[in-house]
Amino acid sequence: MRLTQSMCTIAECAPGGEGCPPAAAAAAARPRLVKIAVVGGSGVGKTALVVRFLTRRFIGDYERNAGNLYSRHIQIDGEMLAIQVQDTPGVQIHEHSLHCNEQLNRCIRWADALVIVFSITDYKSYELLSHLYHHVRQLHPGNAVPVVIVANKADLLHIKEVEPQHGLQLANMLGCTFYEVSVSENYNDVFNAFHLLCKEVSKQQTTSTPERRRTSLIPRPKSPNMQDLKRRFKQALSAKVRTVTSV
Ligand SMILES: Nc1nc2c(ncn2[C@@H]2O[C@H](COP(=O)(O)OP(=O)(O)O)[C@@H](O)[C@H]2O)c(=O)[nH]1
Ligand SMILES: [Mg+2]
Repeated sequence: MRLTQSMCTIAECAPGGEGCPPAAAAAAARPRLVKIAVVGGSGVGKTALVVRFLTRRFIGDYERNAGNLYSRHIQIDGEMLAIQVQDTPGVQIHEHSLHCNEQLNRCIRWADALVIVFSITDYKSYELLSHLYHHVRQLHPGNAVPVVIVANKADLLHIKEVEPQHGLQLANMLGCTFYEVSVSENYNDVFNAFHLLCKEVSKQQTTSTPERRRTSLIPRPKSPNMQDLKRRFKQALSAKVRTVTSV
């Protein structure tokens, strides 16, 4: 499958793989897991966004309503993270209310963070935003799950149906960070959106689970290392010899 092939060429280094310095490989032994779901209307570029983030590539033609789960190890701010990204089928509004099937609801509950995508060329996808946002909040009650809003297809300004600043205003109202991107033309903005979510989730994980934080701060006992034992034994021996000769 074309997509799978291009996923193998991802620029980020795999844990312990070639190109990873030994220290980074060691730090990657048990990378923190960050689960991100990408939701939005149909045809807004969700799959393109996920593929762009993971492979840096824009292919242009994607399987419809795939709903695949992708995972990669990516180094962000010096920390190796295991990122899982769940692509989802497009949602629609039926009789003024959002229609989400149970599978999508499961994805939303599963996620540590969400990307809500709309296309500036599709007003209906913009209308979905606040419905989706409130739906996400309902499925994560009492939990400030980080959400970013992404306005895609910024390269198609000549056929826009939504002013990008309207997206920004709505995002501000909802308290979300807003990114205007063109998945087809720019990788950095796409990366920045995911990067922010990873940082937010990382922050939440370290502040919300003191038990986990405590255990991660306590160094794990190292397994006996023969070289080290030999060195310490020699040191102890020579110290003894010194003590004896100085008497
Ligand atoms: N011009 C342009 N086309 C895009 C962009 N992002 C996605 N597309 C196209 O929009 C169509 C739908 O994208 P897709 O990722 O399948 O949308 P999904 O249904 O939300 O997953 C595809 O033909 C993509 O090539 C973009 O930034 N600019
Ligand atoms: Mg898709």
